Amino acid sequence: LDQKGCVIWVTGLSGSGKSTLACALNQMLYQKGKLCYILDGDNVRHGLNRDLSFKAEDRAENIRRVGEVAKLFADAGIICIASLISPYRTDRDACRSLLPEGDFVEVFMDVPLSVCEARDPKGLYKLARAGKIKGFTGIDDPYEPPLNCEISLGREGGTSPIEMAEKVVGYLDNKGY
Ligand code: GGZ
Repeated sequence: LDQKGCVIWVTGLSGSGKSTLACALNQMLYQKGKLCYILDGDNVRHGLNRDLSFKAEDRAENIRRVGEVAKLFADAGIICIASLISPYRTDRDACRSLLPEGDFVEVFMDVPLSVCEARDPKGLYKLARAGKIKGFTGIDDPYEPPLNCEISLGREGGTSPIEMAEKVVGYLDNKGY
């Protein structure tokens, strides 16, 4: 296997396009002959992390476990795309610190809450506004945007998932991954 493993950590609000980017990126890297694997918060919470809620310490544990698994993939030479809200900076930084310098690429889906809420693909914001989901990120639970992420996406309006994935692939190319 002629590739170097790494972790692409995609953070952002619900509805910011994390899973869509992860999917586009996975396809694009696959077409370049790269071995990748997606760890998506929503999926992992049905299996490995099904014992965890959305309170702060459970979110921290969710991120910690995914960070450790992502590190295993990277060690195996695989490009691991982890897409989770991961709202707390300290939790994300702890995952970063598991990996050698450069092997953790933090991608911020910088999409305003108003845009995520207007999309509301699963109707969760509506439920949160109605008080039917408590502690929903962005509504009545915090989100701490990255201060020093490697890549920030979404502020330039009208950028498609493919174009966003191209940006990430360009970054990886440039860094020799
Ligand atoms: C945020 C929630 C919540 C609460 C359920 N807050 O957009 P989705 O629906 O499909 O993905 C979200 C997913 C978040 O899981 P993560 O593992 O990424 O979160 S974290 O990193 O904070 O642990 C959302 C849904 O679960 N969801 N309740 N209260 N998102």
